[in-house]
Amino acid sequence: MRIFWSIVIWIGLGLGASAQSVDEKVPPLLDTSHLLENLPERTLKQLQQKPEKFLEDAAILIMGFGGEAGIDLAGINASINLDRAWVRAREMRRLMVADLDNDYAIKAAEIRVLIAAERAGKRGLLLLAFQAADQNGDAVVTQAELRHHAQTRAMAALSVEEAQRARALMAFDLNSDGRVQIAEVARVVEAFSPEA
Ligand SMILES: [Ca+2]
Ligand SMILES: [Ca+2]
Repeated sequence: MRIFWSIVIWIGLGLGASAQSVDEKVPPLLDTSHLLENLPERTLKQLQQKPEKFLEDAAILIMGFGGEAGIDLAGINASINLDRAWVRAREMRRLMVADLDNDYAIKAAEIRVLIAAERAGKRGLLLLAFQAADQNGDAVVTQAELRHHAQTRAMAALSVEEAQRARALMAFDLNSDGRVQIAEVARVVEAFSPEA
């Protein structure tokens, strides 16, 4: 399998190099063994099955948390942390709007008021969220419980495995300058695409 892809990439690059000009900063040949060792299986699949989508997602990440000079590991980590923080804030807000007396704890009587005021379609999920957050089952969600609950939801939304896959983008750093540019991702995507 590994040898097969090495051959595909080398052939693909041979064709690609003659077909179009490439960023001069990107070396003419890929270190395929390094690349294959560092790419999670699912990343390889995405590359092969939806190359355009893969490049789009990478471009969004690179320009959002890096820039034209590329994204580094710190930038990828910032993206992961921001995504998780966003989910945490959303999950905290969902229950905090029931904190009617502003004591940073949500009591059963408070959540009942919010549930009654919510649209019918939201009530069930709100009750489930309250019950999930109330770790010790005393019908009060404390700040510590809320933080724990929000973090659990954030880690479910962007798992450790997904974060590792995002960090694996660093394997696309073809010129080893510590940054991944869109041009580098495009080169790899091109090498892996069936038409290459
Ligand atoms: Ca309260
Ligand atoms: Ca509790």
